[in-house]
Amino acid sequence: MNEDAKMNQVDAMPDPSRRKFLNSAALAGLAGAGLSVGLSACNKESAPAPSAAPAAAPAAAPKAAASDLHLHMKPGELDTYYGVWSGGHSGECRILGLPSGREIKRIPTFNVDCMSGWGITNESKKIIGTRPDGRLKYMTGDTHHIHGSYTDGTFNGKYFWVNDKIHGRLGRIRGDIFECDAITELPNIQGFHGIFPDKRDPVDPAINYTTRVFCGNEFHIPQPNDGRDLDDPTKYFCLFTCVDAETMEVRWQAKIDGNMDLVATSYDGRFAASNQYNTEGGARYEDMMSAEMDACVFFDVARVEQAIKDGKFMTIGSSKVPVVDGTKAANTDPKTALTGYVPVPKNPHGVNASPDGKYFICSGKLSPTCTVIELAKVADWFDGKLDDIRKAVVAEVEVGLGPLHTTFDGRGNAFTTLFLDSQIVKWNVDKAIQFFGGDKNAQYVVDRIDVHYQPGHINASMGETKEADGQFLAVGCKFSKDRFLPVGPMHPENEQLIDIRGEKMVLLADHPVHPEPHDFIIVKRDIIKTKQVGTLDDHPLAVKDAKDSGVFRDGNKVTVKIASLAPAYTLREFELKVGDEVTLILTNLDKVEDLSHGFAIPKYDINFVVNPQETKSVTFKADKPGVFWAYCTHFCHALHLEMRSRMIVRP
Ligand code: CUK
Ligand code: CUA
Ligand code: CA
Repeated sequence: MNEDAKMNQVDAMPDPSRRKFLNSAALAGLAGAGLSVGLSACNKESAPAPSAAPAAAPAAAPKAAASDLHLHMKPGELDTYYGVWSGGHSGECRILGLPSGREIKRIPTFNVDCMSGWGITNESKKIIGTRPDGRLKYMTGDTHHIHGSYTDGTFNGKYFWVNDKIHGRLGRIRGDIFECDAITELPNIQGFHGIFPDKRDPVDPAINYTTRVFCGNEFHIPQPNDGRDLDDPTKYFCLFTCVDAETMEVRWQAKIDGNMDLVATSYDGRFAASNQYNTEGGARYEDMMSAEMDACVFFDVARVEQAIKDGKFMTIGSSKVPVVDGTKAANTDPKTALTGYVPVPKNPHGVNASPDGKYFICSGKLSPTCTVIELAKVADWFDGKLDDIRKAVVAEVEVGLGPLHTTFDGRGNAFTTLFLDSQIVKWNVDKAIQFFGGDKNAQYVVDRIDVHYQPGHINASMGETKEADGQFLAVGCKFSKDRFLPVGPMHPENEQLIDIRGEKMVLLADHPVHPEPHDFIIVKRDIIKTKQVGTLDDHPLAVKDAKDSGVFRDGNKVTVKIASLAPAYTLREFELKVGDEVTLILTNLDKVEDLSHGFAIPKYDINFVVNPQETKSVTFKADKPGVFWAYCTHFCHALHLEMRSRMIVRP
């Protein structure tokens, strides 16, 4: 590290030599012994002395005023923000109340959940997708990134989208009921990673809300992946995908060079971008880290869509989705280019849009730098006014080891997680630009704080919007180690909350979370408008009147219609015959908020919940004779235990 850079270490950092770009040799070392070498190194050797991070040490915590953020809700008191969380390879999403950190709801999405009946009811199976035999197409999912729909540059609370990395699916959560209402499988994708909704229509600027969701694709595969070109990685490629926000249909895809990671969109609607690692196109581990520079690839969305209108696209395999050519070789003339590749060091991880709309920031991951890309200059390149797209980089400054993700306080400061250093660094974007521009007195690093341990995603309150309010941030720490009571080999993750109102960050709280969320957003509560009681008319199968209940037989096809009205089901018993194909429809006719009923059938492996004024159905084969007491699983009434129905299956 040079003297200038050292000036920007707020607290002296040990072993400054490690802050150079990690080269391939160093990486091979990390790889050879497992990344744990790097991890243990950051906890032991390079952990700053306690004095280096006074804000993190309780004994040395600054005066209480610095941390008087109202954190502990009194009984009955409501949080002021919704935290909308991914659940990682649990396949679900979650809602937290913030700043208390209390988990309020789990939203089954790509997983199966026997509390709600997600993956068990016909309605949820239809959303997840089934095989010809009626079984679920997929039982697993891996959610990483969750983002909300926008109006005028801020969240509107209508939808949230989340990716499934395993099977290449995009899920949508309705903001009024916090349930998944649609899942789309992207064609010809493996390792679907980053997503981001657009914020304004690129073609019709009057449409100042989200109409598209952009999806980055991490793993390159032979296209189509049907057994051809297995041994020729030069034929492998990735696709960037645009999904319609309302219909959830795939609008288009773009073939690109390299692998994609996270996605960001510009506030003016013109650009979507994805940070890239493995621009080398390596199919083997070592090959993916050989180049010093990767890229952030920009898409001029209106141009892509014009190219499709003009018929300049291909299709891949059995997919009908138009695919434009976004490779470098096909986009050499900026004035007609669909894509532009801004060089960024090295295997960057994360791209985040600053709330002023001016910059995208990429974190270096294997480079200790953050790269600031000025969008106006990217636009200049696409308009033929900038000769070299790399000149859109207005700052590239050292921040610490293993920078991954960045958030903002709306006051010009960025907060970047340092995975290897187990820290968050707060840095001023304007000062970084001045420093990079030659003003070596520009002190861009404002503060550092230790976190526990190895942070990935970070997000401040309203941090992904124009209304970033700089109150607090959450940081997803991948390792919790000693922060919670030990529970055997599987530790929870540690989501930490940090007060960012002052110059110095103050660590507020640790929260154990079920493994393993990646990303989350923090939304002011008045943006979210939920309804607590359903509408019968929204459910085509609804049993609208208790008198409509009964067993309706058509040969061996049997429909059982039941309603629940606390504390009883309308059918106290019903009869089936072995061999019947049964569809059981249950409507909850209760209108009282919070009065949900469950329905479990022993030995038939069925359990689901119906909320007030909702209808769910299940289909099963009556293959076991006997008496089966279907019962209410959800405590609803003093007579909850009595709330059951005798299902009789005659041989
Ligand atoms: S990735 Cu997980 S820490 Cu999938 Cu967003 Cu960076
Ligand atoms: Cu109905 Cu418990
Ligand atoms: Ca972990």
